[in-house]
Amino acid sequence: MRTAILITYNKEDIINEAKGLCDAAGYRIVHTIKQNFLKKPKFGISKEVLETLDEMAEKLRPDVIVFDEILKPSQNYNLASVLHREILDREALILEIFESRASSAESKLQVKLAQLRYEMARAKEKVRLSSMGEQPGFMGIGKFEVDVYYNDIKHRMQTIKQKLEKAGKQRELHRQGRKRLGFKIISLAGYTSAGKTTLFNKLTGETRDESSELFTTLSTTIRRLEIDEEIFLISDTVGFISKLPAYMIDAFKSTLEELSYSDLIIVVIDIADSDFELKKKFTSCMRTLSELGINKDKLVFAMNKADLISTEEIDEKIKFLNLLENKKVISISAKKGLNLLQLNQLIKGILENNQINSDNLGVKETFGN
Ligand SMILES: Nc1nc2c(ncn2[C@@H]2O[C@H](COP(=O)(O)OP(=O)(O)OP(=O)(O)O)[C@@H](O)[C@H]2O)c(=O)[nH]1
Ligand SMILES: [Mg+2]
Repeated sequence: MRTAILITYNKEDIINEAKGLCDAAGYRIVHTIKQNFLKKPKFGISKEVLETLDEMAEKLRPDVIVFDEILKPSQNYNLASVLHREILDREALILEIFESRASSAESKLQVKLAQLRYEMARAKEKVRLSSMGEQPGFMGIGKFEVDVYYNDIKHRMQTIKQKLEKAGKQRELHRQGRKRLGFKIISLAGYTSAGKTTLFNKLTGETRDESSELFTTLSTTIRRLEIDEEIFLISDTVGFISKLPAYMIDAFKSTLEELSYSDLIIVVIDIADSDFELKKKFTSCMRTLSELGINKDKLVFAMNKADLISTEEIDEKIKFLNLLENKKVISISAKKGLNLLQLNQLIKGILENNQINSDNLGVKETFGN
C-alpha cells in the first residue's frame, strides 16, 4: 500500500473525512499534521510548518503528501520544489478515488473530463506564469509547449463532451421507455457511506459492491422492486460529499440527474453519526437536492444503521434534525433488514396517493405515436 503524510485542519470531523478519503484512494497515512489555517499564499502552510513537514518527509519517505485543501497550481509547484515529492490536494485526491471506482463507460468518461478540467486550470496558470516571464521553464516546459498542451487538453475535452452527450441521449431514450411502461421510479440518495447500496441490495436482492470506503458507487444502476406484486424501478446513486468542487458535482450530474426524474427519493441517513456529523451531512444532502431542483414532497427519510443505537437515541436524532413532524421518516437497518417491510409500505402508500408526480417527470415526448 502506498503511504502518505496528511496535512489537514485541526477539526475532528474534517480529519476523519480526510482519513476516509486517503483510505479510499489506497494510501496509508504515516503522519498527520493538523493546522488551523491552510490557505497561506505561498505554500498554504507557514515556513515553520513546511520545515517540520520537510523533516518528517525525509524521515518517513511517504509516496505522496496529501494536502486537504484546494491548492493553487503555484502553491503546488512551490511545495513540490521544496519537498521533492508528489503533492495531492483535495481535488486531486478525490479524482484519484473517482478514477479507481468508475465502472461504467459513462462514468469513466466523466472522470476523465473532470481530470482534464483539473489539468486545464493548471495549464492556464502555466501559460500565465510563462507569459509573465516569471518562470520561463515552468515545470520544464516553455511557452510554446504550454500552448500546445493547453490546446490538446481543450481538444480532448471536446471529444469527451461529445461522447457524453451521446450517452446522455441514450439515457433519455431509456427513461422515455420506462415512462411509457408506466413504472414509477424510486431513487436512493444520501451522503457517501450512509448505506444506500446496502439498502438497494437488500430491497432488490442485488449484490453490488458495498463497503465502508467512501465513493463505492460511481454510476447508477436501476433494478426492479416489487411491493405487493406491484413493480417499481429503483436506482442506486453516487454519494454526496461536502466541499466537492462545483465542476465535480457537474461531472457526476448524469448519475445524480436520475434523481430529478424520480417519483420518490429515499434519503438515506447514517443515524449512528454524532450530532455534529449528522447535521453537516444532512445539510450537505439537502443542499445538493435543492440544487438539483428536487421537490421536498418527494423525499422519504430512511434513518439507517438503527441497529447501532438505542430507540431513545434515534428519536432524539430525528428531533435534532427537525424531522419529528415529518410523516415520511422511518428508522431502518439495511444491514440487519430491520423495518424494511414498513419502508416498502411507506413508499407504496406515498406513490399510490401521489398521481401528480408521475405526470411531472419532465421528460419531453420526442417520439411519434
Ligand atoms: N451497522 C450497520 N451498518 C450498515 C448498515 N447499512 C450499511 N452499513 C455499512 O455501512 C457501510 C457503507 O455502506 P454502503 O451501502 O456501501 O454505503 P453507500 O451509501 O452506498 O456509499 P457510497 O456508495 O460510497 O456513496 C458498509 O460498511 C455497510 O456494511 C446498517 O443498517 N447497519
Ligand atoms: Mg454505494
